Amino acid sequence: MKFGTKAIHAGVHPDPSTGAIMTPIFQTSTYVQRSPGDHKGFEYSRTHNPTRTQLQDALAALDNGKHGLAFASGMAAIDCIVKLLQPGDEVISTNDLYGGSYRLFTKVYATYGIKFHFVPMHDMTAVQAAVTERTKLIWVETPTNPLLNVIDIAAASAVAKKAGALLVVDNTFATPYLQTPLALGADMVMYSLTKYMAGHSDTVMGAVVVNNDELHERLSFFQNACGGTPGPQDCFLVLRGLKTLHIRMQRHCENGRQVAEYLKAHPKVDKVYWPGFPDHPNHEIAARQMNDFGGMISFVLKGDRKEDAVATLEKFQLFSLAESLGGVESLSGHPATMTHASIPAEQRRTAGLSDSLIRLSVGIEDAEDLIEDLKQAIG
Ligand code: P1T
Repeated sequence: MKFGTKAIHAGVHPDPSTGAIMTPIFQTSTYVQRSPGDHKGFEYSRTHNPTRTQLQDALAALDNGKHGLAFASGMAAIDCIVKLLQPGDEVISTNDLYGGSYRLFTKVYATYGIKFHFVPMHDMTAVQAAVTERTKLIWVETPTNPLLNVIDIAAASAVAKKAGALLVVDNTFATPYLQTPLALGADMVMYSLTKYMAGHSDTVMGAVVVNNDELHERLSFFQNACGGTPGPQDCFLVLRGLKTLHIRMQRHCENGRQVAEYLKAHPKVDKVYWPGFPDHPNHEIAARQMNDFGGMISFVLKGDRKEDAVATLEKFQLFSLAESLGGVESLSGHPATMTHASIPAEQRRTAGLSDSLIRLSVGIEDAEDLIEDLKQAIG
């Protein structure tokens, strides 16, 4: 089955009791048993819920994976993955990543004795150099948030396999429409479903997709034991969003290209970060491992002054200033004070994240209107 057909049909089936074509919202915490242990596969909704089951199956199908697991947020999904580790284990992560992931790693799990190395992962020799006999997990986010670096998943998989470590890819920016990391050697694909997957800025959720049965068993044990599971209404919203993922992503990519090209030609813009440009440092990898280049773009104005960035952000009319990304509507953000404020300034600078960087999530409005908004805001 091709992607668009899977987005609409995979994992879901008409409700057997009524014929309802859309997955019902099973708003129930518990299920009646005929006799202790004699039930229909559902006992308690933290453990299993039919709406969540259909979503998990749909997610697995889109990534050509075997098992999907849904969580109450992207952070809960990451938290579940890190619980696979033991004190003394080491993780190699990219140094340019979502601030919340960095915060969970350094402020929570580092205190439990897990050691994190943050390296510029677009340079695979830096990843190899950080490997020790205690490396258990390699954490890739690609394209990265917010600098749109692209990391070679197949090369990272080779390093992970040699090290005997698991490879995770945070696929939030790309979605399975643009890349399927399991096919490139990743062990786990992780999502903030809040973004493109749900697509309408109306719910917060996360997911993990895996092929390996044992890994699935361990993760679903934590999913149930720790309880970071989503409610059925949120699962329904993500299922509904997934049905248009392919056409939304197509338009995000088309609009992304037009916005990136407009910014690149603008006399007041110094740097535009978008992997679709042939002169992007990782363009060749992006062209190889992605089907298109996405709708996330970051840029810096000439002069590199934070106050100019703030003034531009205040002037946007269509690119609403807000956290998050991947919804149908365009958003703008200031990573240094918003999504990445939890990364110390010194470390942001080392990763190349300027205090004057503006991040855009290009929505699916008409591109002409988006460009008009950029024109009036940048001047
Ligand atoms: O917000 P939540 O659903 O918990 O997902 C966390 C997360 C994980 N990974 C990536 C790459 C992300 O971008 C996020 C969340 N990011 C934002 C809220 C943001 O504006 O960048």
